[in-house]
Amino acid sequence: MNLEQRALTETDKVKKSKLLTALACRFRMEILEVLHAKQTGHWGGASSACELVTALYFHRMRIDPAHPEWDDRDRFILSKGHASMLLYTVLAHRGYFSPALLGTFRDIDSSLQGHPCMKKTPGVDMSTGALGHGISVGVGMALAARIHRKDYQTYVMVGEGCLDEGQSWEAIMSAAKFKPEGLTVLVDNNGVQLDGTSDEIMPISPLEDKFQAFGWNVLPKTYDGNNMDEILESFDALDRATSWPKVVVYRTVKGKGVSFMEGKNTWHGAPIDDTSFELAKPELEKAYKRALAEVR
Ligand SMILES: Cc1ncc(C[n+]2csc(CCOP(=O)(O)OP(=O)(O)O)c2C)c(N)n1
Repeated sequence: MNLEQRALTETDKVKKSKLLTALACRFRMEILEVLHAKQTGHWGGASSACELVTALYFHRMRIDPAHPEWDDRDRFILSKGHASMLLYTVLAHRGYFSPALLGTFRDIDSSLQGHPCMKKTPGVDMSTGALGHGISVGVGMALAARIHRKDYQTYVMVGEGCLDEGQSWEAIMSAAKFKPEGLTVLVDNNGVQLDGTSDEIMPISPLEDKFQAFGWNVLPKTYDGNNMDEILESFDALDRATSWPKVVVYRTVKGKGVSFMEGKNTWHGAPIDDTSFELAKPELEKAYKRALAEVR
């Protein structure tokens, strides 16, 4: 069995967490490789959310990659659509399309464009890229489940850039009114945006208090979104939380895994030059090998 199959089928939680960690480490390497080869794309925000998106698709979500448009599937909206390479990497290895396609990222006729397109890429539930739309669409999808008497879940991942957009707060307010069952927002709170820290651009803390004041069910703990044990713990906490809509804030590190890129807005979307790539690669390989050793 390959790592993907082992992660999907493992029932022991401790082992599962280690398998998911190894998978995320491998995805991170692959993302860096493609972004370097193509000299385009967004490394920082793809890396910060790598464990979370891996856990969603290889543990949490009810999906069937052979039937990407299955009515009863759980939905995922990557509101921070610039982190598309992360979504594509996870979708490919989950079986939605061939991993060989990843090397065509952003080519003119590729189905893998710079920002996710639901009409081009199997498994993409919503086209995104203009920050701030995701929660609005998530409210609509979750309300559609109610109308159609479906029990699917809708997950929306946002970064601080999305939450800087007024539209997000209109959607957050309307969700508190309509209380759509199945709507969960996951905040990838890495604290850094395109041209500075979130505090410099637009301070948004205390985020948990803001969601609370808007009537959301906020998980009381702030989780480490780069730690698989904590992510799985947060999913259990979500299952225990009863009222809708729900939100989890995950503290993450932008550019996670490459010491000289971590926490730096300069690595938000800059092309990865050869020297930086050669320095970064061994760090990610080392982390992957360490994670693999845990699951042998
Ligand atoms: C409406 C809109 N304004 C500006 C941009 C350009 N833009 C792309 S990513 C980004 C910063 C996003 O920061 P954050 O949400 O923290 O992303 P992350 O660190 O998670 O990658 C900006 C300003 C955009 N895509 N959409």
